[in-house]
Amino acid sequence: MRFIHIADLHLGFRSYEREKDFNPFFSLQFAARYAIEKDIKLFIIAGDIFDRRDPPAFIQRGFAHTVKKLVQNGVKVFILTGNHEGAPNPMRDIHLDLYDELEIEGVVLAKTIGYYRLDSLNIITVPYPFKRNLLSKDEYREKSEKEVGHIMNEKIFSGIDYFLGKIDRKFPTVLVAHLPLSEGEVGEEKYIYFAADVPVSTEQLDRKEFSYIAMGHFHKMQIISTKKFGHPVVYPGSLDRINFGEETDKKGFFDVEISESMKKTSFMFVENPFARKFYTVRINNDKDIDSIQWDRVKESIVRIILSGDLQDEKLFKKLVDKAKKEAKIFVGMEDRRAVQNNIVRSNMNLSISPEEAVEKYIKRQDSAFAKKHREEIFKRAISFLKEE
Ligand SMILES: [Mn+2]
Repeated sequence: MRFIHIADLHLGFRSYEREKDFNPFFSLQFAARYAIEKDIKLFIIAGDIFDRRDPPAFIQRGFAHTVKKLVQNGVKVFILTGNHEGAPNPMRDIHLDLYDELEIEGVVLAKTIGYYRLDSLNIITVPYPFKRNLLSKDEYREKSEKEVGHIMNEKIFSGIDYFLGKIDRKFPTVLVAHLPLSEGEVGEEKYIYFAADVPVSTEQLDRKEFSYIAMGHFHKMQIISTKKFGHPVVYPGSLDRINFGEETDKKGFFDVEISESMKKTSFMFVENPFARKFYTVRINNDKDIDSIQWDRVKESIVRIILSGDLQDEKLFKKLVDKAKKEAKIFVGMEDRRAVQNNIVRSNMNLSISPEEAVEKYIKRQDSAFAKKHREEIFKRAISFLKEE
């Protein structure tokens, strides 16, 4: 049994307003083409297809177009909901419900903990668990968010065990889950992690039956192995880069194969050549100016960080002008010398996300109160930002 494991597409995310000629579908189309060309009959998306719950029409349509291509070529599409497109209230409709409503053959939408059998594969699902669903119930109203998180996790594990009782044991079983893992590296979604998530551990997910644990949520690609049964727990990470923090991260998806005997699971990372490129030009001295990779500047979103003193300021100015002209997108120059000697020499002109801005601001507050409650303040600020 062979399948594609992909996650965190975040279609509709836009890094920069000027990112006009960026085609948000190239990456996904690349993955779909790969599946079709390699004759892989199942395409599992482990959550966060869209960046927001109400994606623009052209984004929904572009996704639908790829789903159509896959289905027409005999590839089944299995969709699990993540936190970005999911409905906090399970009764509330999300746009992905269209696929269920239209009963498109070959498309499966999983919004709850459950069990599916697709051809010769058992799939157990854990979508992103929204605590709000529990918090709204009377019996949990008095509990803290953390306590509810733990109760939520217990429900997940008992759900997994319940559905493991229903699988067809002739076939291999995979767990598809959109969850934070305590052993995992968060990558670029750290603000969500802060929002009082209670991560699960690989130990808690470790069941003999799982040949492969297909994760979504963390944006950094990573492979962890469970202790007891040695099962692979895999995050493909996000399909695309969204900011400078991911400049050197590899982006892509996994091509997974489980042997018929279920004895062997192999998986291979397929790198996405269409991921956005970021390039931080670091200048510590005059010599660094000569080693700028101009080819890279042309195809990248570029920032310049100046942190050392220069003999030739004019040359540096020229460099900045050239980078502004040649970069795919030039986001700004940061003069770190100003921070070092406390003189403000230049304006900071970098694009950062609202979450990063909030984080920076809160970190800078050094009153005893701010220090003591930093995490809580951050959490609240982010929850305001995320309120819809
Ligand atoms: Mn997520």
